[in-house]
Amino acid sequence: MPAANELEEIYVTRPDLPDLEDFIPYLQEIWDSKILTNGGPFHHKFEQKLCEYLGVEFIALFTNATIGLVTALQALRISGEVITTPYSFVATAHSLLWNGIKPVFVDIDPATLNMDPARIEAAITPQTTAIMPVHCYGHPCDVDRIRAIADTYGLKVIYDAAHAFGVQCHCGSVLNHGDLSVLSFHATKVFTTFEGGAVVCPDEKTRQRINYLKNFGFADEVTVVAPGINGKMSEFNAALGLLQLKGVDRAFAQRRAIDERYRAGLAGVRGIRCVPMAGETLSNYAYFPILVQPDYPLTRDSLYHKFRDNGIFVRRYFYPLISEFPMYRGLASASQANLPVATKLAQQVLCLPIYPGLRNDQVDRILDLLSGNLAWSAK
Ligand code: T4K
Repeated sequence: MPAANELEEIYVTRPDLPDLEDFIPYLQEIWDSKILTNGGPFHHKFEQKLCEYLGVEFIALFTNATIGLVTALQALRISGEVITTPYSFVATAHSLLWNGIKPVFVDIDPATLNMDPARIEAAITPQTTAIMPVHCYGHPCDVDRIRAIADTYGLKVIYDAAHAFGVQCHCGSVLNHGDLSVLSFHATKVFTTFEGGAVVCPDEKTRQRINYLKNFGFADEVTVVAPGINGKMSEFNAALGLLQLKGVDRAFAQRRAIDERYRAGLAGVRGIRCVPMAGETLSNYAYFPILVQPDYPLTRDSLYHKFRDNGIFVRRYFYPLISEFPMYRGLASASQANLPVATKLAQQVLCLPIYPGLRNDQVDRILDLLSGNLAWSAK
């Protein structure tokens, strides 16, 4: 048996990049024009093509999703309390704190791991102004129920759609739900521009306001309408995004094949549960989370360490829960008693590697280790 350091390392994800020579002409254009940022030609073209690809009408590009979330909340003048999920990347709740908003955590649905709509109403107070759900792992939230609650109570809905690039549900792009949706194009996402993000808007007026906010609040050369931030996407990232759009369907197909191989291979493995789809008509296969049940021979954490010792860098997205970090754990809604499902599932989850370029033999090695057909090598 080879030592772990002799084994090929496998990461939870790897960015899907175009051939470098295909990007050179784009770079040449930037070098020739000397337009590097502030809404140049690539920025404009990428926004247009992205709208067409995603099936949305209005998009504002951003430097990353976190600044996109912070700005989305500013644009809608959200304040007071916002209902959100503890089961996400920490940026979701951080965007609230950066706006002086109090996050109110509600528990998740054990089937989808998304915010449980049945828990939302009980968390609404006179201070509540919005709901910020996350399409976790790219699986759509129950958008119709969330809309109905928001309409009844006069709340805004801002979706953290960092995982939901390209996902379609019963009525087209999932990004058309809510008042705003925020995408991430980070290196670890299904569609990457190195760093990057976007806010999907319902109309041109809102997009315009968001564009002011992401450019220090400038409406024209001498008019500043808000204390905006610098959230603009550069021409480099926009040019890369434009090129990346050409490969995205191929990337989804490759991810889908891996997803199917995992699901088939894990079907008979006792103690491992796969997270099912959540009603999407088109998935992006962004993550492959499994839940390690008590009847599996190893605990989730020993499995995590065994994988790492064998050169396979699985991740525990999303553990710890956001509500357990020091800046949140003092909140009444952060108590484990309020979040029993999220608390339990965060202890069980493990995200397996999935990305275009992950080979069948690598997937099979992971499956063999999980099912006990291959012995773990000791470190
Ligand atoms: N909302 C949600 C729900 C999110 O998941 C995120 C981000 C955001 C908001 C905020 O979006 P951005 O502001 O980032 O646009 C990663 C990412 O940094 C983060 O973007 C992402 N969510 C989160 C789920 O995961 P880490 O700390 O786990 O990443 P890291 O650096 O450990 O990378 C994981 C693996 O990916 C590495 O082992 C190898 C591979 N990798 C990573 C990078 C950065 C590469 O192969 N190349 C790379 O350049 O946070």
